[in-house]
Amino acid sequence: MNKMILVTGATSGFGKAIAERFAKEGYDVCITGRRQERLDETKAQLEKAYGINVITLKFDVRDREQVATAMDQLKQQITHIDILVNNAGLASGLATIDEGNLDDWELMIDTNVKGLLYMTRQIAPMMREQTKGHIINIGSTAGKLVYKNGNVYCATKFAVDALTQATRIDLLPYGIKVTAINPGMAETEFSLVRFKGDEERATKMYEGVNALQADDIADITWYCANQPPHVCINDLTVTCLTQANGFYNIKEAERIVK
Ligand code: NDP
Ligand code: 8X3
Repeated sequence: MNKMILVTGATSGFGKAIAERFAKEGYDVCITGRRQERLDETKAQLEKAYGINVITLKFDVRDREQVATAMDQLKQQITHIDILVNNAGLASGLATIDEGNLDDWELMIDTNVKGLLYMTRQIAPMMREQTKGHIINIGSTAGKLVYKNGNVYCATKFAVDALTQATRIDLLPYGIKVTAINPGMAETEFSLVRFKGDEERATKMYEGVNALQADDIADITWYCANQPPHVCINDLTVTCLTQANGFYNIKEAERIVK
């Protein structure tokens, strides 16, 4: 029987790359997101390339009823779940606290915090029954250090950090691993979403930087999931070479090279 991984937000970026990485290694995968066409495309591609089984579930992680219905559907189709990657998330806007847009704030809090909680609440009992499993939360360097105008996005990722620690404590007796992976700046659709479709502004973010790519995070996720049974990576922060943390970064051209 193949192992099974569930990845939220697998229609682009990290989630899509993680799904592909695990499919390549023989896992069956369940991929989720709101864009059905993308889920269908990825299912067809992965099943053809790797001969594994892909389940697609279209739902919005902000909607607890949709999450519950989708997870009920999933539980009818699988016998076990080895890994949950809570990846679905976003930033929306960049503004000071006195000028921030309330809709942006609610969108980020509902997706990054409540969505992650709804998913964990559904899957943790199944892992508890199995006395086995691994929950991997995608945090951020934004959850380690606050940066200017990042206020609410940073707060949601600090919350992911706190919830990762809490989940590890609560599930400790059941042999369930809980890991946070905290990437720095990475070239995905993240900035396009943050800047509400402004491609020029999004592209500028990554100019001259040699940013992390989605495949880097997929490799790191694979590494975290493939430690010996007694080893649990609690927290892993990763940036590209030109970024020191969520605040300090330089351009590739500023790097001193001999
Ligand atoms: P992308 O925009 O490329 O991917 C985001 C994914 O999340 C998409 O698949 C999207 O699917 C899904 N998603 C967003 N909102 C919802 C929702 N309400 N319900 C269901 N799915 C949703 O960005 P990344 O791959 O970069 O982001 C993935 C995670 O990584 C996020 O949590 C982000 O905060 C975090 N991160 C990103 C960094 C970066 O610089 N790129 C750095 C550090 C952390 P769909 O639109 O189809 O619903
Ligand atoms: C995404 C990275 O630096 O835009 O979490 O906050 S950053």
